[in-house]
Amino acid sequence: MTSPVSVSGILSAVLSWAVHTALLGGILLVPGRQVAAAAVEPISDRDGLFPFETLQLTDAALANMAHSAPAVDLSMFSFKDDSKLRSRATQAACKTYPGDPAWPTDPMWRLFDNLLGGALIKTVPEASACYAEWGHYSASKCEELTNNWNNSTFRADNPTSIRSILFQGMTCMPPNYAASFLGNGVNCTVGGFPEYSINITNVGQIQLAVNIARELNIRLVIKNTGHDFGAKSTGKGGLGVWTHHLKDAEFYPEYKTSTYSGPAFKLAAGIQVFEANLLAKQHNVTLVGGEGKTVGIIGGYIQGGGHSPLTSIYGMAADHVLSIQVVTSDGRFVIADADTNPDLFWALRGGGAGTFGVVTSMVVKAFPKITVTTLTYNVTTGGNFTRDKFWAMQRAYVDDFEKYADLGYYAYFRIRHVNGEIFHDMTSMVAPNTTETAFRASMAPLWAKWAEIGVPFQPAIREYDNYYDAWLNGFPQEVWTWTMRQASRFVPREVIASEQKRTSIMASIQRVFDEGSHILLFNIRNPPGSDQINNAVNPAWRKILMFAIMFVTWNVTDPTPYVTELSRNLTYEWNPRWKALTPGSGTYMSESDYIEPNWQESFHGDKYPQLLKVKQKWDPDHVFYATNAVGSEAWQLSEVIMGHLPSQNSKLCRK
Ligand SMILES: Cc1cc2nc3c(=O)[nH]c(=O)nc-3n(C[C@H](O)[C@H](O)[C@H](O)COP(=O)(O)OP(=O)(O)OC[C@H]3O[C@@H](n4cnc5c(N)ncnc54)[C@H](O)[C@@H]3O)c2cc1C
Ligand SMILES: *[C@@H]1O[C@H](CO)[C@@H](O)[C@H](O)[C@H]1NC(C)=O
Ligand SMILES: *[C@@H]1O[C@H](CO)[C@@H](O)[C@H](O)[C@H]1NC(C)=O
Ligand SMILES: *[C@@H]1O[C@H](CO)[C@@H](O)[C@H](O)[C@H]1NC(C)=O
Ligand SMILES: *[C@@H]1O[C@H](CO)[C@@H](O)[C@H](O)[C@H]1NC(C)=O
Ligand SMILES: *[C@@H]1O[C@H](CO)[C@@H](O)[C@H](O)[C@H]1NC(C)=O
Ligand SMILES: *[C@@H]1O[C@H](CO)[C@@H](O)[C@H](O)[C@H]1NC(C)=O
Ligand SMILES: *[C@@H]1O[C@H](CO)[C@@H](O)[C@H](O)[C@H]1NC(C)=O
Ligand SMILES: *[C@@H]1O[C@H](CO)[C@@H](O)[C@H](O)[C@H]1NC(C)=O
Ligand SMILES: *[C@@H]1O[C@H](CO)[C@@H](O)[C@H](O)[C@H]1NC(C)=O
Ligand SMILES: CC(=O)N[C@H]1CO[C@H](CO)[C@@H](O)[C@@H]1O
Repeated sequence: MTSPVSVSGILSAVLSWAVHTALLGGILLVPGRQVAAAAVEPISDRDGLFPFETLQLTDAALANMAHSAPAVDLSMFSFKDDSKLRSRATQAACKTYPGDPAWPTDPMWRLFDNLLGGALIKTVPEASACYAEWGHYSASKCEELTNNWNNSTFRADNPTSIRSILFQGMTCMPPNYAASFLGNGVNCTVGGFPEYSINITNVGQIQLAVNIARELNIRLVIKNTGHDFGAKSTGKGGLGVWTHHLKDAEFYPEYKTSTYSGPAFKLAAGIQVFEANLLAKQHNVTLVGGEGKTVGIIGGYIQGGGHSPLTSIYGMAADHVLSIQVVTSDGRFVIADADTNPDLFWALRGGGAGTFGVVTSMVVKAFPKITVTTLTYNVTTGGNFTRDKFWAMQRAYVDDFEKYADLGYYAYFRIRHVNGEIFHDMTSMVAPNTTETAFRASMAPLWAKWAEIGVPFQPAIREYDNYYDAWLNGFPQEVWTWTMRQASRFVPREVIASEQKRTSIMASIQRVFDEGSHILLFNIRNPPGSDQINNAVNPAWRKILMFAIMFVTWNVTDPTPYVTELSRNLTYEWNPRWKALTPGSGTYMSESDYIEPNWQESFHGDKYPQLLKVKQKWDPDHVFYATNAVGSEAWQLSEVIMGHLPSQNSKLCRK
């Protein structure tokens, strides 16, 4: 692995080529003489680009390469406007897969790797160290993997690891976790992981990846952290753009646009929430970011909308984006902001990631440093604290949801089945811009009601002089679970405000729980005026007071029929009940059912037609695909898991 792209790399590629004259992917490649230019060239920093963004693939670089090696067909690396191959790709029924005549040969991958400066990684599934046939068996490495399989920090260091591995087919698990419920034995194959990934360190590499994927009709996969619940950062036979190592960040004390003047950060694609929040603390400001520590900030999170412990006062993370740098499907590197490419700018702020382009950086607003108070507690039923008392406790709390959200508070809590009892943990209630004294005063009436009910309640309350410390202590790092499915729904203010509708939704939540699901709830709002913001955030977000998630878990050894029924229950039995009680509402794409029926409406409401227009304009060839992303209805995966879950370990074909 050498980096950045080197001229000598190109030379050796061309030389090694000389002995590999062959029909490569249907293109006759003739050995060239010498290529005298690197694939990418440095561009001046005039636009405030990060150094990695100044290394670009340009027309000049391509022309230079063509000039130096006239006999070599470089069209598969060309921008769309210069392409000679495209028509074949757009006519194919399916993406190109290994074994297809159009799949690049090994020498072609070697050439590509050289153009990339050695950044191409052939996929070696992360758990392959547990399998002798991969040739690098290590008992200690396998044990480490087994022990860290739930550790997102550990696993994000792998170019293809993902959290929601169920939809990948679980084709290479540590042996203890082999998915017998899927009929899998103790085996390891690449399965639904991409064939290759690129460890991205410059924009030129992303442009080359987009161009080759478009010209050769290869499935392009973008992976940042791999957190996505819908496994949108994997795909069989894919070429992966892995953005994790793009860690640049810059603070602007006074960033100016036509509508904003104030502090801002420019963040590169690989920056994660824990890094962004720490930077904000170091500059005495506050950023709107998610609760999950290792989630990326400008990848799937912000492009999908992005809710935060600060959302009840500041709104969605996507509401505060000032500028976006992005590689689009034609291979070009463009800026999207309020004045330049405003339609793309609109769509990338809430319309979903992985379908409009590869974002390399964003400029986002920062807010003043604030005092933050947090509350944590847990209760378990048992003894005198009966289930009825538990649900009375929940009801008393939800009765006041409007009050807390309107004070700017946020809460994230779970209700789970543990050892036959109900275990309820308030991960954190967060009161931004609020002192402990003010917080206690606002909660006192509820706690008095809880005392009457007999809730065994020991609150841990703490005031911080900045958001970072509150967030750091308030949200322990969550584990990556792999035998789990979820579905979700927004509960609008109008439902919470009506006593009768509130009774119905609480009864439904309790019933779904009693029938076997676990529950995860947020008390959250979007502040007044948010619905006037002109971006692609789901309009249903603007009306909510509660975001409700149901999830089921199982053991890898559970029988297939049981797991199938559990999984089907979410989509076909339980979530429809919540939908019926919240007509016209929706849900959050990034924390939703993998097979959400009518997802266009649920995730985007009346913004979907415009989003589809933007998709058609910016990616007419469907270079980008992600399951349930805008435009994905034109495609289908050829196989399903347990009879109902589209498998990323199958071919992606046009419908
Ligand atoms: C533990 C945990 C906590 C979470 N907490 C929150 C929370 O508090 N608030 C919230 O709103 N959400 C939260 N989420 C959901 C989270 O927003 C999504 O999982 C999101 O998709 C993660 O984005 P990523 O870039 O980190 O992950 P990835 O899985 O790497 O990517 C997600 C999607 O974005 C695409 N993508 C990634 N980078 C880029 C890029 N640079 N350009 C274009 N497309 C890109 C990928 O192709 C994929 O489609 C949480 C999830 C988990 C697992
Ligand atoms: C993560 O997995 C390890 C090893 O199996 C286990 O010890 C640990 O308790 C798990 N962590 C959580 C929070 O479940
Ligand atoms: C998770 O992995 C990281 C990186 O390997 C490691 O530093 C950390 O200790 C691990 N966490 C746990 C809880 O094991
Ligand atoms: C990816 O690139 C970064 C930065 O050059 C490097 O630190 C890291 O080790 C590379 N990872 C892999 C898996 O190649
Ligand atoms: C942040 O504020 C503290 C005290 O309020 C001050 O000492 C420090 O210099 C400030 N840091 C920056 C980067 O402004
Ligand atoms: C529950 O809260 C108690 C304090 O009331 C704390 O000691 C305990 O660790 C918590 N348990 C869990 C599982 O969070
Ligand atoms: C349960 O309630 C009874 C009657 O109110 C009381 O006497 C008893 O002490 C309680 N038990 C516990 C464990 O709180
Ligand atoms: C924080 O509170 C102060 C008064 O206590 C108020 O003036 C300010 O507007 C609040 N900030 C936000 C973002 O709500
Ligand atoms: C998995 O099985 C163990 C016992 O083998 C059991 O204690 C646990 O509750 C099961 N977990 C789930 C999610 O069913
Ligand atoms: C599925 O839901 C039904 C109720 O609709 C319930 O009776 C059944 O037990 C559930 N199955 C599983 C596996 O949870
Ligand atoms: C295709 C393949 O290798 N299948 C093997 C998977 O693992 C089981 C044992 O767990 C073997 O019996 C299969 O032959």
